[in-house]
Amino acid sequence: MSENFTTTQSGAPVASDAHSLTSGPDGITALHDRYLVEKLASFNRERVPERNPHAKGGGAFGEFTVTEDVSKYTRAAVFQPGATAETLLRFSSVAGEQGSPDTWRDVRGFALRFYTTEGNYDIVGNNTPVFFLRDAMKFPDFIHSQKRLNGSALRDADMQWDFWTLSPESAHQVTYVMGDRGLPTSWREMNGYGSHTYQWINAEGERFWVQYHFKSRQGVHNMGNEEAERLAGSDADYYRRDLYENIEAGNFPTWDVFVQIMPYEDAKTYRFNPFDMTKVWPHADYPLVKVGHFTLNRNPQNFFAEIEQAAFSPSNLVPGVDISPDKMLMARVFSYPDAQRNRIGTNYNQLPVNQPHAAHVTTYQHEGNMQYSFNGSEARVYAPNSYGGPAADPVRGAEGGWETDGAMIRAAQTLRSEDSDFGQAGTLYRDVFDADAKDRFHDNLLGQCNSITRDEIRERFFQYWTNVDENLGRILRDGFAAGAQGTTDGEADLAAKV
Ligand code: HDE
Repeated sequence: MSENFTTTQSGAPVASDAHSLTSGPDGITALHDRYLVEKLASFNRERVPERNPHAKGGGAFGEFTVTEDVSKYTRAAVFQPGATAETLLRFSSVAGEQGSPDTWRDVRGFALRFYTTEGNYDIVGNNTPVFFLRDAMKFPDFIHSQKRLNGSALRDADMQWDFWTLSPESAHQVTYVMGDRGLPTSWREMNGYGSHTYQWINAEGERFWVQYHFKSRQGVHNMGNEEAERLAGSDADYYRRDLYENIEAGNFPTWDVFVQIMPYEDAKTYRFNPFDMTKVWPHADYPLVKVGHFTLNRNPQNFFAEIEQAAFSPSNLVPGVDISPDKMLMARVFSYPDAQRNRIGTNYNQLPVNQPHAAHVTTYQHEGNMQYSFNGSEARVYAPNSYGGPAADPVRGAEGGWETDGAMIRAAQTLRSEDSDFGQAGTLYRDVFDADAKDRFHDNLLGQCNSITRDEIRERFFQYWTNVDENLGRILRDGFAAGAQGTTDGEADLAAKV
């Protein structure tokens, strides 16, 4: 008898993987055919709710190495000189459902986990350094506007541009997405960013504000609309395949890790609100400081178990790092664990891919559905206790923070002397896009413009881009009047860009 035999999920050998249990070969199927019932029931429950947004993606494991000394800025073990940590990086597109084409124009998620000796540290960013919004209150509305109409369940350019042109703070990120970076050649050939401002705390308790940059050693390369559209039809998993096959071939992609570092006090007077995630910190003000690099060198053994169930969260912080008073980031810290509990279940952190590697979990939280790891039989699950249970350590677990006061209020974020909704978008367009990139950008926007059907929204579209740059506004208005078609990646391709 072969030792390689099929079993039920409870380990019992089964007699057939091909025939139901029936009365006679042509008779009725027995309800007590427990294996048939188990197989069909398991099949019906194979899906967990897909991420909404960021449903489509792929990822791999790797290794982070610190090559510089940034210990005067942070006490985090993961960032100490010479430290190494296993990493997991999941790339994603955003609005498309799980089966959608990788090469729709979109922002790409760049969710990076460090399995550190002090617990998991997740930097859940994108391939752009900014975002469309500066207050989480608008996030669900934004996603709704980029998804599907109630009646037809189709994506709709009017709906998308209605929201964007009524939300001027979106201009910087929309400029990124409608530019070349909206269509990377592959996940390997794009940068990643933490996108928010975070806080580093050193061993003396001094605090610094930081922004993370992950620079691709493969370079930053992008594809045109035509190529993207061709691939969307011929290979919906183009990026996922590229990453997997390159790692299988031993062609391991690497990113260099940098931070911009702002002294704590500078934040109070800086010319831009440093916690407004629609803005970047010009590198001339706060240059990039090298930290180390990470390389992806191991594909998942099981995509569902290790990538679909990976539960990244900005709330996964370690000593020596913290968040900042960025309204988007503060809301994300709540929302991600909430989304994971809904998507995977109460004990999602006990799944192997989400368990810390070197750190040990000694918590008084227990039970809940699918509990896997548990406290010892003698352990007490309450604190304080006189049974030698773990105690919180205010030194080891010291957090960052900032001063805050003021009457409770619902109001727009305070903008600084050079803060405007369109200023940095205009700088990106004029100073970063070269002539060819500008041409492609004009082409994309004209294609988008031709997808808008309501005159009122189209007029706001022209005004929105005129606010970014007068000449750009004129080019679009004149181009539309002259009947220039531009190239759009199609209605369906106007994926939400988050
Ligand atoms: Fe997300 N976001 N997000 N997002 N996001 C999710 O988590 C959310 C935002 C980003 O590969 C969700 O498990 C809120 C900014 C990435 O697993 C959800 C707000 C940035 C991923 C969620 C934002 C991101 C997500 C969807 C406004 C870049 C994929 C299901 C405050 C800096 C992570 C899930 C992965 C996923 C909520 C805005 C990037 C619903 C409430 C800003 C890369 O929790």
